[in-house]
Amino acid sequence: MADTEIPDDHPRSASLRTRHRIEAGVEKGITSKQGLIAQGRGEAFDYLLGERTLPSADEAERAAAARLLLADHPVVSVNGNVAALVPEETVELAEAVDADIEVNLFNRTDERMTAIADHLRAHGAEEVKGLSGDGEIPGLEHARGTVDADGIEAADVVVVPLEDGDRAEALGAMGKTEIVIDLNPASRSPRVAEIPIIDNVVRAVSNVTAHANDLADAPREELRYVADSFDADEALAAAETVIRDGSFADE
Ligand code: PTJ
Repeated sequence: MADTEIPDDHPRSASLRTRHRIEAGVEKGITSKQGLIAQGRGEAFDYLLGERTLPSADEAERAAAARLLLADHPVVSVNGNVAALVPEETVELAEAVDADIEVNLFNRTDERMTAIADHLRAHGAEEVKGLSGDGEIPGLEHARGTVDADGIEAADVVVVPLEDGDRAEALGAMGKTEIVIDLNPASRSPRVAEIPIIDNVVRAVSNVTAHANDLADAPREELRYVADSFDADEALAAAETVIRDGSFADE
């Protein structure tokens, strides 16, 4: 069944469309096979969260927008799942907050790096970093430690969707502000982030952009207030409570 053949009134249409995008990503050499497993894990958490943006996630998305607008050199990191699911939305976010886009992969191969960069360019990206790989995140054994010297290595704020905990911790140790998007509030990466967004990347990226557009003319003091008044522990606890209490079933 192609994306367009899924009827809108199908009760699981959004979830099925997302699955098809990941499947197409694997076929195009963009998404890794492990990306299919990661998607399944994400889906389970999304189901438990009620497949909606929680008010606490919306607050995190607004705080993320403010932090990105305040940044000197923000970078949005892209892996194979993000490229398959939200290529256009990623480009729109980067434009809204004047960020670089950098491909950074756990399962890094030259073929996948090039395929993802081409895919992002086909969706409007002018410059895609990550291919030169002339910088590093100290202390990481795997390929995610390879970054661009004038990209993630030089960034002050990094958006890291569907991250693994190792890199999240290593980026934190480099003094970078991290905005992590992950559906699992117990995962190590959102737990070490200054701004954890517990939401599906499919909803989160465009919502951060919407908040950034809304805050575009706000004075810096207001942006600082929005970013600083966000409470990461409270947001993580709010998501965990929804999952544990099953309160989504009532709504
Ligand atoms: O493209 P690569 O080579 O960089 O590989 C990317 C994956 C995602 C395969 C790799 O980083 C990986 O194996 O990740 P993990 O350890 O499976 O972690 C993925 C996390 O993302 C899990 O906590 C999932 O719950 C979460 N997740 C999965 N799908 C989504 C998601 N979070 C937000 N939105 C999603 N759509």
